[in-house]
Amino acid sequence: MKILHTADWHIGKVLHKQGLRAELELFFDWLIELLKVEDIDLLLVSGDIFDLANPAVKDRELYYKFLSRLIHLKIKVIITGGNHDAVGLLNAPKNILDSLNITVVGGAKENIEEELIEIKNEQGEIELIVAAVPFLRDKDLRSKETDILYKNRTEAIREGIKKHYAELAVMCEKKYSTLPAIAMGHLYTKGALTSESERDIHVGNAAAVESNIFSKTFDYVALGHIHRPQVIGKNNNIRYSGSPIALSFSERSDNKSLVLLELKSGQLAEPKVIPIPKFRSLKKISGDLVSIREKLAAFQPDFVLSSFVEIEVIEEKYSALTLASVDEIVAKHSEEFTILKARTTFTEDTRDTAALFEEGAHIEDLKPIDVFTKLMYQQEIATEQQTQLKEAFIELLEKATQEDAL
Ligand SMILES: [Mn+2]
Repeated sequence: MKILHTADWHIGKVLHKQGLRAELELFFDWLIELLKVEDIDLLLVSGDIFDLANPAVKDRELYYKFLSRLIHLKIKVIITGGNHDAVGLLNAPKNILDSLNITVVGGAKENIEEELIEIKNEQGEIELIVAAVPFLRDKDLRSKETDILYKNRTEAIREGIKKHYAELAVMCEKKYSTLPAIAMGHLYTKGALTSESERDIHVGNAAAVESNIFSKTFDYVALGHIHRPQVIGKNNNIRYSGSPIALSFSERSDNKSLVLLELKSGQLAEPKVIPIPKFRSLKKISGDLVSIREKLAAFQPDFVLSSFVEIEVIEEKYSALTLASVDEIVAKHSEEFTILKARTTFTEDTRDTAALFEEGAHIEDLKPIDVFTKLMYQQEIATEQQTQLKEAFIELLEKATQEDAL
């Protein structure tokens, strides 16, 4: 049996007003071919299917179109919800997808045992168990008892996640002790290398779990949430597949990939990393006007899709002429590639030292928590009080976004 692990598709993601749909479509085409060539039996998608809780109609369409192609391939699929996904939205077509061999676990199950999925071979024998754990929300993890037990919210969350996996491991051992098992998850593990496109998952990511919370019962842990492909805690069998495409400029040098697992006579072989072709380059060019001109003239991208370029001009003295030149550069190259962001910084500029954000910053570039932090700084809030306020703010923010999702 062959298994493929992916995550963080973020269908509908927009990067500085540019949609990333074209590369995602190319990725889906490539993935279908890979599933065929490698003769994959099971596809695991560990959360963040959509970028937004309420995705646009065309983004939902892309998702269903891709699922229909999977159905034609007759492979088994397990999809779990991530922190970006709305539980209800993912679960809505659950019953119909169930009958088509696609299991969706949008949110944590009330009866935790239902998260254990039996994978059968052609003879109908159970060959593998998958603990399909979605992103665990605050309400899944906290109760009156845990709040009394753990005064600290972060600790309560961390312990809640640990308990959830420990319970599944015990059930798995009890019921299927001889079978190999895989756990899925959408969470932040301590030591993971992040990029700029993940959203804080719990209390400013302070509730990161240790990689040792995953019992040895699980032969492999298929994680989502972190967009850089990586192994956790030097354990080859606990991995983030990473997102299939770069979702922010900070991921421009990532080599995106998937993980291929093979189950041979009840044993999981070493995970194999399969590189995903790059469909578009994301390029950041910075320097003074002269060097920017040179670098742009020399830049020859060779990918299928037009490159996304971010320009950062750094000049010493403020000059309106410089700003005009930047506009001219942008216009000149806009046929060859898409310039997403052009920013000019004058190092000697003292016109507005109190400015909270760089000139031209767009609301989409700002994280609510950063705005809040700067506001606290501006209002000279005492450091001790800041932590408390920050936690309260995040809690309110989570509530607001969850209600948004309904
Ligand atoms: Mn994600």
